[in-house]
Amino acid sequence: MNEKKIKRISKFLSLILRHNPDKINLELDENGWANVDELLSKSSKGNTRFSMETLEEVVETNDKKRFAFNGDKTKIRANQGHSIKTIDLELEVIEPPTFLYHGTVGKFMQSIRGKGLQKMSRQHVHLSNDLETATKVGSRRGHPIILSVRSKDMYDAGHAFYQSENGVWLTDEVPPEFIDFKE
Ligand code: HQG
Repeated sequence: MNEKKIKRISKFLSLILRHNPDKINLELDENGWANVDELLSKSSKGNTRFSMETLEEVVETNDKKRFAFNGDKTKIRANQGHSIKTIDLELEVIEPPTFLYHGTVGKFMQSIRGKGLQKMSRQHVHLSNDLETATKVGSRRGHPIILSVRSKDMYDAGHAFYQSENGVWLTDEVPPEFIDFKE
């Protein structure tokens, strides 16, 4: 399948499965799952037609493993990144490594120094365990600034951490005292 088409469908799925299922009148259950047959038929009515085979290819080849099927592939959901507040991904609390990283840009720094990292429009603050990923995330918005978060100290102080299916670290907020601001 043509790479451009795969990318277009992946963007469409991110929109529908994380933010706006209403756009094609799709229903997500409380854990974020959509019925695959319904997704295929409603997408095609909404002008984005693709087959089950293509959907499988999108899920398998996605660079960040953004989507997952259930066991018998009758349901699909996004692994993380939702803005719909009521979706519960049933993530388990786990102990994070000593440091996690967050890539951002200069224009947010004043606010981050004051309030720490906030989830903004998403359900969680997103953190990565490697600098390369954090650099990529920050670069989406301009010249990246990488913040080191003392995640193990946060965890010891009672903050919950979760890891999504695709390895992204999630937490509710990072207070500024746990961020190493490199001057
Ligand atoms: C910033 C993509 C002001 C924060 C990526 C970020 C990631 C603040 C922006 C995933 C702030 C929110 C998540 C504060 C945080 N004041 N700005 N107090 N606290 N910010 O997109 O982490 O392709 O919601 O630094 O690759 O950039 O969608 O979060 O710049 O994995 O799968 O507010 O999204 O993955 O932006 O990215 P986002 P993010 P996908």
